[in-house]
Amino acid sequence: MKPDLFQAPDYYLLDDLLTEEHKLIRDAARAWVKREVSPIIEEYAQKAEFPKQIISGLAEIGGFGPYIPTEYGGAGLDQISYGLIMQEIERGDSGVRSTSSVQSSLVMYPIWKYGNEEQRNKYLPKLATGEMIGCFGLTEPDHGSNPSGMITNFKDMGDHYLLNGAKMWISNAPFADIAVVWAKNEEGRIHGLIVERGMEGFTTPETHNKWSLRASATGELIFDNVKVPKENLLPNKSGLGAPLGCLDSARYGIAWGAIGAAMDCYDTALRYSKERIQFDKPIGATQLQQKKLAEMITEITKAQMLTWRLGVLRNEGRATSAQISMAKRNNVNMALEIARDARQMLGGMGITGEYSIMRHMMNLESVVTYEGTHDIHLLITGMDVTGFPAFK
Ligand code: TGC
Ligand code: FAD
Repeated sequence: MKPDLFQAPDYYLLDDLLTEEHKLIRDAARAWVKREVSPIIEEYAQKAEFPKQIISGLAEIGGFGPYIPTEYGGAGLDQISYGLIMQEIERGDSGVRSTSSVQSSLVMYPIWKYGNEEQRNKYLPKLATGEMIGCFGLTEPDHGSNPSGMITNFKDMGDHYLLNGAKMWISNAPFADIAVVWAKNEEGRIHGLIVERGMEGFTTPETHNKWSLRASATGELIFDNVKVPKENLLPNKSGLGAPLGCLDSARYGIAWGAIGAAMDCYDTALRYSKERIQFDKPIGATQLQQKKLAEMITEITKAQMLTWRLGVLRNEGRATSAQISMAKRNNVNMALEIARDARQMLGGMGITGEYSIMRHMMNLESVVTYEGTHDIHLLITGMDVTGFPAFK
């Protein structure tokens, strides 16, 4: 792969909206990605393997629980810092950002928000350092966009719960130490349970042959009469709103992350357009390629503004789930379209692993589907503005 020459576009001088602390955090994450992710990520994506050696570095830049209070090992940062870290990590690779998102927003967040003090103290510090890796089991083979129909269930056996069912498409599942699993009790109410690797009847087969997110491990969670200790139930919230509340936090991070992938594609295409000579002039001097670049930087700038504002609203506790949906949907689609155009701008070179674009493009095909598909987020916006849910 070519050396990482990334220069972040900031067309509207949005750095002026960041504090010195934001910039320090962002720049540290950016430098780490250049040093530790860019040189190795293509090789790991090609061999479809998550680079486990970067886990401790991810923890050091605040990639695990950036906004979780420091008393539990988190970095205690605000929502803009969290977003900037996600942006920089996904600039390197969406699969690495996935690992960070799942650990932070889908494992640490529910334990922090819905768990008790013993659960927080037992799991959060180890998750923050990466000593322990977690995954989040909501999706099932027959229930993706409609998780309320889930059939994974648990029964109260007196001194423990008995868990049965299966989850599919679970990031980090093949090597996770714990899984936050969403399952129905005998009354059909959804609860979160912490399932630990090694519990009898719990297996995590890996999903192979993905063309997307190849540097992130995906798998199933199978529960065959798993005895889960009663103290592993998250006591402080139940119902579908509990897992969906975690998704709000993860989707917000993805909205920032997608900007990172888009910036990397734009920056690569811009540089290439100045160097690649055809018909005796740089391709960047042609109107057609300038149109692509001009539209890319316009869309990146709009997404940066939208997402910064969303971060301010999150910091003030005023962001709605529907606002988060809009940003996730807009930014991921924006990044995917930029990746496709950037790929074309590099001609044949665009399909090779010499450049990051094709990897970003394929990764974004998952990002546009997971954490709520492009269509589901549109329906969430539609419901928000009309008051009519059109899902069913
Ligand atoms: P609905 O009746 O609308 O809502 C049920 C309850 O949930 C509440 N709620 C939310 N709470 C917090 N945050 C949100 N975003 C919420 N959205 C809804 C709602 O108020 C209600 O509460 P209550 O107290 O009244 O019961 O539920 P529905 O069944 O009609 O579904 C609505 C729909 C379609 C929007 C929802 O099911 C949905 O978002 N579906 C998409 C599923 C999804 O996003 N799955 C993601 C799985 S995890 C993943 O992909 C990780 S990728 C990992 C990585 O980053 O690598
Ligand atoms: P479906 O729900 O079957 O949707 C198929 C198509 O139908 C989509 O285009 C959808 O938009 C459309 N559709 C569905 N309902 C409607 C409707 N009412 N109106 C109009 N169109 C509709 N899940 C987890 O729980 N944990 C994870 O860690 C996780 N990681 C993932 C990693 C990867 C790489 C991938 C690909 C997925 C991951 N997921 C995870 C699952 C992900 O959240 C689901 O794939 C996603 O929610 C969509 O579900 P589905 O694939 O079953 O598609």
